Amino acid sequence: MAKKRVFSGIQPTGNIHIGNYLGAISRWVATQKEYENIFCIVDLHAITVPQDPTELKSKTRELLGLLLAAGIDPDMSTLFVQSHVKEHAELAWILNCFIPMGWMQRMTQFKEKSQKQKEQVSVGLFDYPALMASDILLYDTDLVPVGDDQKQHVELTRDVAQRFNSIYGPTFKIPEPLIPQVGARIMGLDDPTSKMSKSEDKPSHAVHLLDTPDEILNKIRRATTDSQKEVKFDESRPGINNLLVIYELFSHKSRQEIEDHFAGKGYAEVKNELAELVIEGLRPLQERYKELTEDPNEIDRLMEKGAEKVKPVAAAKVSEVKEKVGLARICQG
Ligand code: ATP
Ligand code: LTN
Repeated sequence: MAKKRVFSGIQPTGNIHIGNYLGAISRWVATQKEYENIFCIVDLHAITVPQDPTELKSKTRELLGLLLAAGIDPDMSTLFVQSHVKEHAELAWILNCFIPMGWMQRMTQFKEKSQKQKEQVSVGLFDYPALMASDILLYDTDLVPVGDDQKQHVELTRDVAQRFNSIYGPTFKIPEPLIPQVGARIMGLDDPTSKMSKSEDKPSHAVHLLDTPDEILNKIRRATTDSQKEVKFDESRPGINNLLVIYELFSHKSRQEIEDHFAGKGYAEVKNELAELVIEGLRPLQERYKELTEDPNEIDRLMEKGAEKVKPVAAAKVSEVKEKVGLARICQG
């Protein structure tokens, strides 16, 4: 039986944190053999908010290096940069014309992000889900592994695909979101009631994948908890719960084992042990990253190879869509 096709994306902005790692990247790596994977560095999504051009370029290369260092194998999975395949923008425009305004106005991520930016908000940020739908639908994707925050965007993708198919006949495969049961939403260390986010730049908000052991220890020690003592998984105590979820994911132990291990111990011990676990958990990735980035040309070669692999698939889908909606082709000869 043919393997199911997976597509997922990650923005080359800010510093990649353990929320991205536990909620997305480590899972992409874990299921690499099971599926046919396409992973995309979504730089066109990144420019929906202001970016420094030099920084965006270097973050794109850094992210590719981090994904490889985390264990994405370019022989098993396709890894490419969104703007290198022009069909992403092209299909997004066409899909725009099939998405009612009302669907877009319901998107909670836009509501949250636009509140932070006020009058500087771009049309691109509003239209972000159409570009995401294009990413997914170009490749006849079966499954879209994402964190909890992206579920609504995958639902919109399904809706627009169904709408298009009902007008023009079967064209797009209807994708399913793949949302992890644990770790879909790692919370900020400084504020465990809001999700850990790349665009939050407070120093103690997140552990980043390239943080030094000292930085990791300090950030985790400073994490916000409550004034209670008992170490238990309990969603009504978001601070300690978040730390225990991170512990669970890095240690691969059961919740019972973890609670038994910390019985009679306090939050300080949880923090110290967790910091040690995260430092050791990230060490191999950090070492591989250092080796990989010794030759910057290698990253460029892999970027090009990935784009060349997916271009024919994307081009075939866009040409089918153009034909169906009646965009005339120039007939040669
Ligand atoms: P921002 O908050 O700036 O929008 P982000 O941290 O959400 O950025 P993305 O590039 O949008 O990062 O997301 C990459 C992947 O990481 C997505 O699959 C997303 O669902 C997942 N992800 C992001 N934040 C978390 C989190 N706090 N916990 C678990 N998964 C997360
Ligand atoms: N919007 C996603 C990133 C993203 C994506 C995608 C994820 C862009 N295109 C396609 C899955 C499939 C985010 O912010 N995490």
